[in-house]
Amino acid sequence: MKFAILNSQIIERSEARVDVEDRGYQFGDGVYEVIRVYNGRMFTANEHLNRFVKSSASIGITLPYTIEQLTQLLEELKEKNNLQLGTIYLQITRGVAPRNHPFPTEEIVPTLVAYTKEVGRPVESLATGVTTILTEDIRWLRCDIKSLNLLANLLAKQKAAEEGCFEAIQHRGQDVTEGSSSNIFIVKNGTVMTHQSDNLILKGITKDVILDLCLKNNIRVQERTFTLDELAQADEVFLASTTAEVMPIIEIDGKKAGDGQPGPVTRKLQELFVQEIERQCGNL
Ligand code: DCS
Repeated sequence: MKFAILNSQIIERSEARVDVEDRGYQFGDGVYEVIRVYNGRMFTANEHLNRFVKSSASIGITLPYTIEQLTQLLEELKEKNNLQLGTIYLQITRGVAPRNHPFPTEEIVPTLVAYTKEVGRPVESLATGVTTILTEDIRWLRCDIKSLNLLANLLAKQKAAEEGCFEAIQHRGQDVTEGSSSNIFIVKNGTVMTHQSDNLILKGITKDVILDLCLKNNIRVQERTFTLDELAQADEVFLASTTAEVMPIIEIDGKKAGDGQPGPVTRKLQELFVQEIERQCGNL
């Protein structure tokens, strides 16, 4: 039997029901997180929960839980579901109210939902790399909020899927922003580059771990916007996310990315990333 969190209760997952007038269901009025679990332990849990609080605050949802309470609830859920290798999905919406665009004036309780999923590491893709397409970034201007409104991301990802590709690399005009569900990195002459964490991208937790690993290991790194030309001229390209980790990109729109194989800096970062997982969660 699997369990889920609904508000502050852990209940049978099949019993977890949300009202049709939940604002998350009707407006996407909420935010979420995806947290990785390795060896039964959460990876970068604090970073995810801090971002969760920040995303919530940025849309005016005050979390009725402290980070400690959330951690405790998620730990309990993970134990009850005996999750060893997988993800925890966590979301909060503004709550249930008669459908009307403005925020309800009466006090409503935000709806908190969490559940777990068993997900293996994408070991094969991590070894061989993945293919991608390019697509115009048609999202709003607050991509730093991990909002439930993922329609533009879904359209981009669907386009990639229809081409048999793993990810869609989004760009605003000439500037590369991020993937539909990942951050994008290039390597040129040994320097790692990725879009600065501003309103146009999600400040990825995996991205921040990678930046930190670069600094600690004397790998040159620049957080700055790079262009489609720089992407095409890059020595190496990779993407990063909670579920995809440090994923080599070997093809973009049917053309080779770099020399069409996972590059040495990408490989090094994969190695360092695994060491970081093992430091936090034990040997893989
Ligand atoms: N950019 C976007 C648009 C994302 O949706 C994600 C993660 C990232 C970047 C990478 O962020 P993290 O490193 O913090 O994961 N998307 C999550 C998702 O929806 N599924 O898995 C990860």
